[in-house]
Amino acid sequence: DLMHLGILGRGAIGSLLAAKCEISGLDFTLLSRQPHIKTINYELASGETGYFEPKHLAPVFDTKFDVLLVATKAYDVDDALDEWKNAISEDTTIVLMNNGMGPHESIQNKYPNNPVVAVLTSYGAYRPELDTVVETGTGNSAGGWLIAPSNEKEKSFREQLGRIFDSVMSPFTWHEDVYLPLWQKLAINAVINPLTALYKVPNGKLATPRYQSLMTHLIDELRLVMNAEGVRITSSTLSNIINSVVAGTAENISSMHQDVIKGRKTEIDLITGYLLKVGQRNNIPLPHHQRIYDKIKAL
Ligand code: KPL
Repeated sequence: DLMHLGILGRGAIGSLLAAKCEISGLDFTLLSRQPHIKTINYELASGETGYFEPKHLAPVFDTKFDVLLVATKAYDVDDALDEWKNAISEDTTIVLMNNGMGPHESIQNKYPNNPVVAVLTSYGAYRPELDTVVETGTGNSAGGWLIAPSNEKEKSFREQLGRIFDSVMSPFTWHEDVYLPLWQKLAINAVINPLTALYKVPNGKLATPRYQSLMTHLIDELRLVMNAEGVRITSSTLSNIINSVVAGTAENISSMHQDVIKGRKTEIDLITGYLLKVGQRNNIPLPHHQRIYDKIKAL
C-alpha cells in the first residue's frame, strides 16, 4: 500500500516536489492556502515538461498523513505546522526541508514524539507564474533523523522514506548525524544567499576576485561557530564546499536574491540571524556576518 504524502507549501520547491511525486506515481496531496490554483505546469532540468492537477486540501479537514513534507519558507514553518496540525497524527513523519535552522530547534518542543527528519536539497527551482515551476538545476539531497522513531520502527520508517526520497530528490544520502550536513548547508546559505542578494549577482559571480576576501572572512567566522557547536571542520574544507556550490549553481539566482528582486521577506533571520544567535551563545563575535545581516535588513 502506498504511503500517503502531504506536501505543505506550493512555492518553487513544493511545486517541484509535487511534480516529481506525480511523475513517480506517488499518492500525494498538496496542502496549500491557494487551492484555487488548480494546475501545476512543470519544466524539469532534463527538458521534460507537463502539467497536472494535484489533489488539494483546504486547512479544515481531518486526513492524517504518513509523511508530511514541509516545503514552506523557513519563517513560515512554525505557523504552517500549527495551521495544518489536523494533518499530523502521532505516527506522521514530519520532514523539514527549509533553509536555515530555527525550526529544527523549535519542532523538538512542539512535536517531541513524532519522527522528524531534516532534509537538505540543492535543487534549484523558481516559479515564473503561480501555477508554473521551472527546475533550473539538479542537485543532490541528504537527510537524517532530528527525532528518530522508536527502535522497532526506525529501520522500516527509514526504508520507506528512503524510497520516497530516492524517487523525488535523487541522489539522496541518509546521514546518521544530520547536523553535519545541516551546518554545511547553513554555511552555504549564509555565504551565497546574502552576498548574491546584496550585490545582485547570480551565484557564479561569487567566484570572481572581487568577493574573495569577504568570503574568506565569512567562512572563517562560520568555522569558529561550527567548531564551538561540535562540528569538526576546517576553513579550507568549508571553502571547498561553498565554492563547489557556487560553481555548480553558477547560473542560479539564489533564493534570497529572488526574494529581494520580488520585494518578498527574506530568510536572513533563520540563516545569518540563527548563526549570530549561536555565535552569541558561544561568545564568538561575528563582525562580517553581522554587517551583511544589517545590510540585508536595511534593503
Ligand atoms: O540553496 C540555495 C538557495 O538559493 O537558497 C543555493 C544552494 C545557494 C542555490 O541557489
